[in-house]
Amino acid sequence: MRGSCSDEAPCAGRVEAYLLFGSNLGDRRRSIERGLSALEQHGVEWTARSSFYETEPVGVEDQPWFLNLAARGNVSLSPRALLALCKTTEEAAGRQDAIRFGPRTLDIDILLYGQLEVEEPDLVIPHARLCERRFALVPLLEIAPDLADFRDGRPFAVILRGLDEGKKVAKSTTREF
Ligand code: PH2
Ligand code: MG
Ligand code: MG
Repeated sequence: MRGSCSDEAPCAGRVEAYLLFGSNLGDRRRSIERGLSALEQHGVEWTARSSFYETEPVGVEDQPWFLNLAARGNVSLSPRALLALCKTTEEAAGRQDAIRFGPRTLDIDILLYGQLEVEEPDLVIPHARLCERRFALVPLLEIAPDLADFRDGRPFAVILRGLDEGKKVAKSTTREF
């Protein structure tokens, strides 16, 4: 799907979307799990989820490491309605973000929404920094190893290999209680 379809009206049919979950405050794993459940309760049908990854902070470096996870779901919400759901879910997790790129209990970003391109002040899809961030590309590629950027056909695996952003991203092996 191409073109402008980011308003409140649902798009026709279901669309495959990829989302990135992140947390670096509190019980990170629990916040992400709760976020996944909240979206599911609002009709997102998850079809894949990556492992949890421990990721070195990007942007603001003096903050705790993040836990990140990518998920694929079928959605019947418009991009704007999906964004609103992400925001209310972040708020329910106690998010108060004063600092851009700073610490947060829960961040839910829309990476891809079918083949739709949106460029609005508060919503850019595909995510504006997807192709620059190892913490997004590595989990994404775990669930979609052959996925390519529909805009130019470049496989995300190739984009990742070409990145010189050297921030650490490692599969999480520990459980948090
Ligand atoms: N999110 C940010 C800023 N920096 N760094 C990592 N490793 N993971 C994130 O999810 C992240 C970040 C802003 O949303
Ligand atoms: Mg983010
Ligand atoms: Mg965000």
